[in-house]
Amino acid sequence: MTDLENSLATIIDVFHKHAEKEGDKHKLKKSELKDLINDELPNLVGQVKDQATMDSLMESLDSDGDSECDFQEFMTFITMVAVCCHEFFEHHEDE
Ligand SMILES: [Ca+2]
Repeated sequence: MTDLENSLATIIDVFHKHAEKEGDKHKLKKSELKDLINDELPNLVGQVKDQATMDSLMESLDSDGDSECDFQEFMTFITMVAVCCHEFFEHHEDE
C-alpha cells in the first residue's frame, strides 16, 4: 500500500483498538477518547487531564448526540488536528 493508504489504515486501526475496549465496539466513549488522545496524540494534542476539557471536546464532536464518538465523529476530530498541524508547519516553513 502507499503511504497515504497506510496512514488511513492506521487511523482505522487506532480507532478500533480503543473503541473495542469498553461498551460499543464501534464507538469511543469519553474515557476511551481520552485514552486515545493521551496514548496516540501526546505530541500533537498533548495530555488531556481535566474532565471539563473532555466534556467540551466530546460535546463538540458528538454530532448525533449519543454521548459517544463514532468513526465519522472521530474523523472530524482527526481532520481538526491535521488542519491545525498543517497550519503550524506552514507557518514554521515561512520563518
Ligand atoms: Ca456520537
